[in-house]
Amino acid sequence: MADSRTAYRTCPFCEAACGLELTIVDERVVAARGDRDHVFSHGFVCPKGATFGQVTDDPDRLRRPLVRRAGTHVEVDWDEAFDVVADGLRPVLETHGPHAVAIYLGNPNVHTMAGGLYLSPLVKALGTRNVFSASTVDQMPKHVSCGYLFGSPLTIPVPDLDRTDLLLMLGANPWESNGSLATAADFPGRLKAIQARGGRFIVVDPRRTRTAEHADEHLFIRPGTDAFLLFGLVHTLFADNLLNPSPYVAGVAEVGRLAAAFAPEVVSPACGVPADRIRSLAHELAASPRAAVYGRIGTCTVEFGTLTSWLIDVVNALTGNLDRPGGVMFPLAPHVRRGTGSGQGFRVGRWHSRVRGLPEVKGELPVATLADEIETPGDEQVRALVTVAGNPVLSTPNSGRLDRALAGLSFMVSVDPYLNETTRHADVVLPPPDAVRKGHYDFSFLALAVRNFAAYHPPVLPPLPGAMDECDILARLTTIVSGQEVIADPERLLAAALRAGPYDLTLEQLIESPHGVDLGPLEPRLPEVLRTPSGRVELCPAPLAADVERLRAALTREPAGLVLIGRRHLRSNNSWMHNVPALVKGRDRCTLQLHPADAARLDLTDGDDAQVTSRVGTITARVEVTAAVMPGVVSLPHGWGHDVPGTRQTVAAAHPGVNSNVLTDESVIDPLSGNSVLNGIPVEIKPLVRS
Ligand SMILES: Nc1nc2c(c(=O)[nH]1)N[C@H]1C(S)=C(S)[C@@H](COP(=O)(O)OP(=O)(O)OC[C@H]3O[C@@H](n4cnc5c(=O)[nH]c(N)nc54)[C@H](O)[C@@H]3O)O[C@H]1N2
Ligand SMILES: Nc1nc2c(c(=O)[nH]1)N[C@H]1C(S)=C(S)[C@@H](COP(=O)(O)OP(=O)(O)OC[C@H]3O[C@@H](n4cnc5c(=O)[nH]c(N)nc54)[C@H](O)[C@@H]3O)O[C@H]1N2
Ligand code: SF4
Ligand SMILES: [Mo]
Repeated sequence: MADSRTAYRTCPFCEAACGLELTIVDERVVAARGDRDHVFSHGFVCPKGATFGQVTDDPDRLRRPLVRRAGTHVEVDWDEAFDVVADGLRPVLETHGPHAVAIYLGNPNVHTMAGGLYLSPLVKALGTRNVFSASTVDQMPKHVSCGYLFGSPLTIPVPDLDRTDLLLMLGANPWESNGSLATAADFPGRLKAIQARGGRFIVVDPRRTRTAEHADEHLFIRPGTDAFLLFGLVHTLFADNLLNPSPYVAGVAEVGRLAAAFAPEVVSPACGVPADRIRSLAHELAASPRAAVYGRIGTCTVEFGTLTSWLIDVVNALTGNLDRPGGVMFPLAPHVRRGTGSGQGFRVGRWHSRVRGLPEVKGELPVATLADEIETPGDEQVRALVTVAGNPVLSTPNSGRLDRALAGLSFMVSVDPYLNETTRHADVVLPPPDAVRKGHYDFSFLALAVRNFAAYHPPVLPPLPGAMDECDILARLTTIVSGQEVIADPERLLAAALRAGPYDLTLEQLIESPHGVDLGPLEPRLPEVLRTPSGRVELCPAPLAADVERLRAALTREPAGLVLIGRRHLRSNNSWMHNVPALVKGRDRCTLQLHPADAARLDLTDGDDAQVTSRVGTITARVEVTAAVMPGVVSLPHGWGHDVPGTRQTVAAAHPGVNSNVLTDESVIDPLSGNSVLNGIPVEIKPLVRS
C-alpha cells in the first residue's frame, strides 16, 4: 500500500474560496473533495475544485522555462531564461523609456500570494503608465462607483446572503459562477436557504439562467439597460416617500433630482420590465426589513457600467439596507486595517493613455486600448510586454486585433504555466509551480466574503526539482528591471499584515487551523470604513451625476437589432481550464444560443452553422435554438477558440470552440471606468454558406 495522507487547502480557481480535502499518494494529489469541517464552505465543492489533482498534474503544464528560438519554444534553465529577459527588456527601457514596456495582469493573480504581494513592486519598478489588467474586462465599474461613494475603490459592500429576506440580483449567475465580488462558498445553497426561511430572490437577466430557474421570479431585461430599471426604482422611492437612508449618507436630495427624468413609465419601454413591476418592486425593497440588491458581470461589462454599479448601492442606501444585517455590508478581512472614518477620497485621471487619451483608473489603463498603444507609432509606443497570469488574446475585446498586435512586439515575457493563445507570442515563458506547491492566502476574497473568516495554507508538497516559486519569479523580474535585489518572503509579509490587522490572529494560528478560523457574521462598519474627505457616504458624486445625461439621452435611442451577450458554464473557468479532460467531456458547450422566433426569421435550425458578424469581426458558431434567451438576444460563452497554431494544450485544442471576443468591440467602453463593453454587442447573423 502506497503511503497516503490527507492535506487541506483553499481552492484557487474561483472566488468562492472553498476548503478542499486532498488525498496525497506518492507526492501526488489523487483526490480532491470538499472539506466538511471547513468553517466557511462546509464540504461544498464544484466540478472544477474536484479536478484539482488533474489540473496540478496536467502533462501539458510547463515545468521549465521556455525561450523562443527560430520560431519554436524550447526548454532552458532559469538563469538562461532570465538572461534573455534582461537582454530583451533593458534595451527597450534604455532606448524608449519606461512607458515602452506594458504589463498585463490576468485573473489568477487575485488567487495567488505572488499576485497579492509581488506584483505592485514589479509594476512600480517598471514605472510604466501602461499597466493593464483583467479588471477592465470585469469589475472596474464597481471599484469606481464604490471609490466615489465610500472613498476607496476596495471598499465594496457584499450582500449579506445568510440573513437577507429579499435579494434582487442583476447580471449574475452564481449557479454557474459560484459568485463574484461576493465570496460565498455554496452560493446556490445560500440562495436556497433564503427561500427555506421564507424569503425570496429575484433575478434580472436577458437569459433564463440556472439561477433564474431557481429564483422566485425572473425578469427579462434588454442587455445594457439595467441603469434604467434601477433609476426607475430610485424614482419610485422618491415619488412614493419610501426613503430611509442612514444619517451617514449625504447627497440624497441631489439623487432625487437626477431620478426625476426616469419614471417607471419612461424607462419601461427601454429596459423591457413592466412599469407596474418596477413600482411594486421599489415598494417591496423599501418594506422589507432585510433586503439587498446585488449586481455582477452583466451590470459591469456594459455601456453604463459605472452608473449601474452606483445605482445598485443607491437603492441599497435609500432603502436603509446599506451596512445593516440582511442588507449589503462591508466585510472585515484579517489583513486589512480598520479605518478612521475619513480620508483623501477617490480620484481618477492621474495620467492618460497616449493614443486615445483615456484616464488612468486605480493605477491602470483600459485593456481595450492595449492594441492601440502597441500599434500606433510614436515616442512612447509600447514595444515590449510582460504578462502575468493572463490570456488577453481570448479575454479582451477585438482580440483578433490584439493577437496580431502581440505578434509585432519586439519583446514579450509571460509568467504562465501554459503555452496558450497569448503566451505563444512570448519570447520567454516563465512557469510558476502548480497550486499544491504554493502557499495560499486570499488577499482579495477574504475582503469580499459574506462572513468574516481567515485561512492560510503552506505548500502541501515540496517544490519539484528545478522549479521556481511564483513569488521568486516576480521578485527576480523586479530585480532585473530595478537593478536592486528583491528577495521574496511571502509568509513574513502575511504575518506582519495579520499582526497589524483587526483580529488577534497570528500566522501560526492559521497554520494550525487547516479548516479556517471563523470570525463571525458581518458587522456594521459605518462610518469607520469610509475614506471620503467628508466622512460620509457621498451618494451623488459629481463625476457620476455628470454621466447621467448620457444615460438620459440613450432613453430614446432606437434599439439595435440582434445583440450578443456572454455565458458562463460551471465546468469552464474563463479560458484556462479547458485542458482538463473531465471538464470538457460531453456535448459542445460553445454554442450560439438563439431564440426560436429569431431562428425562424433567420432560417436557422438547431445544429446549423451560423456566421456572426459585428463591427470588428466575424466568427462561425454552431446554433442552439432555445427560448432561454429573450428575442433579439444571442449568447455565446467566452474563453474558447483554442485552435490556433503554436500552443501546447492538447485537450483544449481538441475541443476548440470559437473566440467570442473576436466580436466584441474595443472602441466602446464605459467612460468612467474604462471597462470594456462585452454584453449587448450589435451583431448580424446569417446561415453559413459553404463554398
Ligand atoms: N466576452 C467576454 N469576455 C470576458 C468575460 C466575459 O464575461 N465575456 N469575462 C472577463 C473576466 S470577468 C475576466 S476575469 C477575464 C479573464 O481574463 P484573463 O485573466 O486574461 O484570462 P484567463 O482565461 O483567466 O487566463 C488566465 C491565465 O493565467 C494562467 N494561470 C493559471 N493559473 C496561474 C497561476 O497560478 N499563475 C500564473 N502566473 N498564471 C496562471 C492561465 O494559464 C492563463 O493563461 O476575462 C474577461 N473576458
Ligand atoms: N464556472 C465558472 N465560474 C466562474 C468563472 C467562469 O468562467 N466559469 N469566472 C469567474 C469570474 S473571473 C467572474 S468575474 C465571475 C462572474 O460571475 P457572474 O457575473 O455571476 O457570471 P456570469 O455567469 O457571466 O453571469 C453574468 C450574467 O449576466 C447576464 N447579463 C448579460 N448582460 C446583461 C445585462 O445587460 N443585464 C443583466 N441584468 N444581465 C446581463 C448574463 O446572461 C449572465 O447570466 O465568475 C467567476 N466564476
Ligand atoms: S466553487 Fe470555486 S472555489 Fe469552490 S470548488 Fe468550485 S472552483 Fe473551487
Ligand atoms: Mo472576472
